[in-house]
Amino acid sequence: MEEKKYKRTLVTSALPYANGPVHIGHLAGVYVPADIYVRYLRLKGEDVLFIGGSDEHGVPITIRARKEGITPQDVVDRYHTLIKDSFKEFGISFDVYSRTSSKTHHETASEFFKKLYDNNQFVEQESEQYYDEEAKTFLADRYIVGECPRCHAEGAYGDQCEKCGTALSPTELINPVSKLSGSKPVMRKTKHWYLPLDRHQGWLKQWILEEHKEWRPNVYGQCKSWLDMDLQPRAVTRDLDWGIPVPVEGGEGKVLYVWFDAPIGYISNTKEICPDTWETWWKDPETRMLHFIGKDNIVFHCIVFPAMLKAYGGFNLPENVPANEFLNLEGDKISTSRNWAIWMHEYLKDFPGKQDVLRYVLTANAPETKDNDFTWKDFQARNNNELVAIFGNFVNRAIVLTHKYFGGKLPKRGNLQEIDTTAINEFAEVKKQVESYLDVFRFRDAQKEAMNLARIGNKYLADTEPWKVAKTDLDRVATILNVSLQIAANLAIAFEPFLPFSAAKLRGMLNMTECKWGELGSIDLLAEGHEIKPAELLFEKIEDSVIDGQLQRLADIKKANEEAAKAAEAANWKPEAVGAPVDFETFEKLDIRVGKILDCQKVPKADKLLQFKIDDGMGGRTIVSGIAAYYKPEDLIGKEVCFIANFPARKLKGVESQGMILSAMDKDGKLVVVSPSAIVAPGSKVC
Ligand code: B3M
Ligand code: ZN
Repeated sequence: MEEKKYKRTLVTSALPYANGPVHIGHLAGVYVPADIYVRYLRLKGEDVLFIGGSDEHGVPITIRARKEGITPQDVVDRYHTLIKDSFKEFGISFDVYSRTSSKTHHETASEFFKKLYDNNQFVEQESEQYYDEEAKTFLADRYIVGECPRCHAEGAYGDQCEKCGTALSPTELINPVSKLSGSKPVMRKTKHWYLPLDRHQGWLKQWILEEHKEWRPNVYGQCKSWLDMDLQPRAVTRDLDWGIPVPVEGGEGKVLYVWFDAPIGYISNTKEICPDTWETWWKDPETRMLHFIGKDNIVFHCIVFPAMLKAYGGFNLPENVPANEFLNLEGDKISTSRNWAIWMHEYLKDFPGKQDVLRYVLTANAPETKDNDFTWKDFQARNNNELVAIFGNFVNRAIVLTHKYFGGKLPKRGNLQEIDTTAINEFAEVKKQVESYLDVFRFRDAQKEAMNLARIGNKYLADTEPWKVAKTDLDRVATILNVSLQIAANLAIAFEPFLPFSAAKLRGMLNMTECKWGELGSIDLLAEGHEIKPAELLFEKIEDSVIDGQLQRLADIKKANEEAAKAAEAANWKPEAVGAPVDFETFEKLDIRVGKILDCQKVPKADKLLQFKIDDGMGGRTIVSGIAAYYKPEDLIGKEVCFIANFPARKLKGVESQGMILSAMDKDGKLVVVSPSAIVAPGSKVC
């Protein structure tokens, strides 16, 4: 296919929910790759607009607000600011970072809905949904809990059981209860508007499956499996009081579904930054649109949003949707609710000034084709063995030696030897390689190629050994350092998209004013006599103790999670069913008494048994009981317990037991002796 020409690129990145901070999974999956790409285009002098913002609607935000006793607006105000600041600190270079609670967005989304409504692009449908009669409101799926029909755990949500992971619909729950009032919800009729995706299936199939075979296999594959099934109409409104009110008759008490309004946020945010030219970015066929997202958002960006744009008319569709898979943390799925994450704002506190290290590691491990794992050991190794030992070491030696031998002025390049031309030819290749990967959104390979530039430089210095040559031939040293500094200047350009802070620092040291992608590969970036600044540390070694601290933090979280899971399980535990009925006479036959433990010892050669001497008020007796696993003998001495006094005597491991001590068994099978709640005289009857 002939490559399309375009004049400008609109890059959008998924709008994170403002109901919690952002973590490394967000960074690796969406924001770092989008930022690398945008910086690359800018360096090439292309016209590009980078759109970000917070997604501030949806049920999870209302749940969080309710839990904390604050308003949803309070929740989003808090996290929008935190998220925005974290992105800024990591150098994610949005042209605009706005929010979906803004006035512009409410107006834009509302108008969008209205136009689709007016043009008969929706179907109206009544359905039965759960309603809370006490709270007088329809219930979102997450607000209904009950018993899971699959694994029978309590507390399953109306959309999913967290215990067994099954996706549910609220009507499948056994004994559903409203989380709002605790009452039993009733079914009530409600009306909603649906986007009839079935009407769009034909052109979507042609557009994606035929015309965009170049999309990443994970993206194309997901779209294909959707398009191979029959697409169904999707509700775009909800019965909820947090969101954008449905602006048509009959819409009272309803809001736009969060996934309807959120992608329109890209348009609203463009309007905010370019109030006069936003349409050029969205409607001009010479604009290319790209959506950077995570894999869980593919359907919305490749099928639902394009259908919305088409239904409205006049909008461009995305040219590509480079979605990433997921990043795991130390082998486990990142999870906000289990606090299994590295939060960006915490990383910034723990590793001040080391934003680029994280950017580097996340790109080196980017989950582009499959889920990938972040480990702290790998983080340390990549920092110490690559950034410090190769990149930093090379730059530092080149700059320090230039100061040492030439007073910080770029020395003259004399006759080139073979070793010089080899290095020069090698690094001239790097530009083409990096570009070939960046152009198809393969960021980890692109960064690897850029890193090759540092490897070439490092090896060049190691092979030419200017510190030795200096004893005999300063002209030769001049040439070597000239070539080395040119390589360093190339590094400052090549790494601008990937490691913007370090690249800027390096440009500062090299006193470079220009930074253009087109010059990458040149041997003449710095002129002879050009003055450079003193060397500063670009990267520093990360010690084991620091990594151990991070690993300990994760171990603590894991332990806390396990304990919480145990407690939740205990809370869910149900006692055994009650046994068959007995009449009073049968009960009365049991002679249960209180006795005081006078002595207690292990029974030799029997792991489970303890042997008790009991004051039974009747001259004393010996009882053997199988509770050795749960008590130390000395802890029981002096305790009062209940025992069956008229049990026939029997021998256990050679000791005669005259009765049976009563214990309660908890859900794990653990035994706890039953004692009276106050001291009573030994021999008292239990009745
Ligand atoms: N807020 C989901 C997410 O953060 C959603 C993305 C919206 S993009 C328009 O994964
Ligand atoms: Zn379940």
